[in-house]
Amino acid sequence: MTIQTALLSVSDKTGIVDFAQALAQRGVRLLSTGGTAKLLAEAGLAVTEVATHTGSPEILDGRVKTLHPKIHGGLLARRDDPAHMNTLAEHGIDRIDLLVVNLYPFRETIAKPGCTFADAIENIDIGGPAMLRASAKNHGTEQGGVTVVIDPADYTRVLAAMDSPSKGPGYGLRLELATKAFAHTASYDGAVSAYLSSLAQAEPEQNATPERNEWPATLTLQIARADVLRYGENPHQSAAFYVDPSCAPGLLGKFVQYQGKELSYNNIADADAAWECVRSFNSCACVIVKHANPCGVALGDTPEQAYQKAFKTDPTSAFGGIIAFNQAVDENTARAITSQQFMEVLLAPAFSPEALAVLAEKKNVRVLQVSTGNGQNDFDVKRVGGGWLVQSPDVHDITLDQLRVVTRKVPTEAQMQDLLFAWKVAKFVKSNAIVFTADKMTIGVGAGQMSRIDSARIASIKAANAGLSMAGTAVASDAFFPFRDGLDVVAEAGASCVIQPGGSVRDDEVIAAADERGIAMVLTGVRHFRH
Ligand code: 93A
Repeated sequence: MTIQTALLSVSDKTGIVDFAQALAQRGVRLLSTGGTAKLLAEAGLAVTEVATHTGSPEILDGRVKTLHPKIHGGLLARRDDPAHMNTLAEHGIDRIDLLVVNLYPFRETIAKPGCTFADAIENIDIGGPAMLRASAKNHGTEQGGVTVVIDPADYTRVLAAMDSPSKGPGYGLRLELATKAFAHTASYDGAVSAYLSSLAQAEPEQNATPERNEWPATLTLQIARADVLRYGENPHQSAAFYVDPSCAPGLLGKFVQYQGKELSYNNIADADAAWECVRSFNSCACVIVKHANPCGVALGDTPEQAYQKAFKTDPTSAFGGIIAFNQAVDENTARAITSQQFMEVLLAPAFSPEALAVLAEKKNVRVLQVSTGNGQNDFDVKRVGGGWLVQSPDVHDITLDQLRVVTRKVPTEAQMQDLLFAWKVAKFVKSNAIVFTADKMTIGVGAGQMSRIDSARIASIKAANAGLSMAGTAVASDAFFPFRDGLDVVAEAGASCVIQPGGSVRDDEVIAAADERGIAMVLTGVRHFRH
């Protein structure tokens, strides 16, 4: 199908003059918007401004340029439908056969330092996507339809099709370009939505789990800056770190590195695990992570005290770990850490100048400052062969009034607090997770085992290795005990109370075992698998 009229309206003007020239040489009439029309006219091309064509001037500072029936009618009328063609004639509307549009540079604008809210809003293109979608919808049939181009790289393909025996883009090319246009508008709107949600995320709605049908049919990942890393999880793998440009306050994405070696893939993954865990506590906390699992978590009156307690859980594993605080690191804390252990990364929301001076003596240690805030990722993504698994993040937080005591023994108030602490930690431990705690400190962490009973055994072995008493401990299990055997292991180790989701067909057997052993048990009704 031949192209008689083309509408050109582009923000990225790369190659547009040459393309317009080539179209004009092939007898195409050119319509164009303000800036694009000016450029083409300056190059000596005959071009009709859209405002002249429609008889409606651009208004509202350019917000309304092309939103007009003479444009959208010309794009949307079915070419093989006589009624549609009659309607065009009746209203004096010309067909537009080729649309060349690329949109206001929204992503580039918000990535600029100092971009204001008003800048961002004015760079949300409305008329451009409307025309792209209209043209892509009407890419037509074998008999004809609209050709839509968003990418300067496709200009030569359109010209080649015009020079071919078919004298214009065939159905295959029109379909391909329409698909590309819809992908482009979807991705564009994704960027706008991510930006707006980053503004709203200052006050996240807790536990807002998307409903099943809220997931879009296609998903756009907003990934902008890539820091190429030395290698991936292993030296034979290559890797990069992509940062979400709309990263909400409180997430790892916008850290500042004060000192130390370049961050590795594993450093970033472990730093994220440590940071997510530590920032979930309201009072002063320290978390030490190894291979994505907490090997020590504690609350304290000071960061130093929290660190000393966390370190005691498992000094062997803490060696070479990632250490995170949710409060400013002071000189005492920095000295306590550097005199006691080697670490890969230290993260906190702030460091005193004295602490930084102490840390500077260990020049290889990577010291990261992370912003505070309640921001959450809008979703978690996991790559699987041939696809991605996407879910809402596990932001569920339990409160005292949601716990259900199911045993004869009722936990004391202090035990309840310990259980809540254990439960919070268990959420950040890979499944199956069993976490022994006492006095707001982890005593034994059993992580990542294929059977819950093995996680329980490992947690008690680790506590014994660290010389920690397990008598009277509060224990969390990230999912229900399928049999009483797991509970027997934690009871024999010395647990006095247990928190777990419940929901097993053998809950009665497990609760009876707790009663038999004089243990208090509370159910959360929620589980926290983590893989
Ligand atoms: O402000 S808009 O959303 N309103 C419109 O009606 C409209 N029509 C085209 N933006 C609109 N455009 C966009 O203008 C195009 O998508 C393109 O990015 C830009 C080209 O403007 P100019 O030709 O004036 O440089």
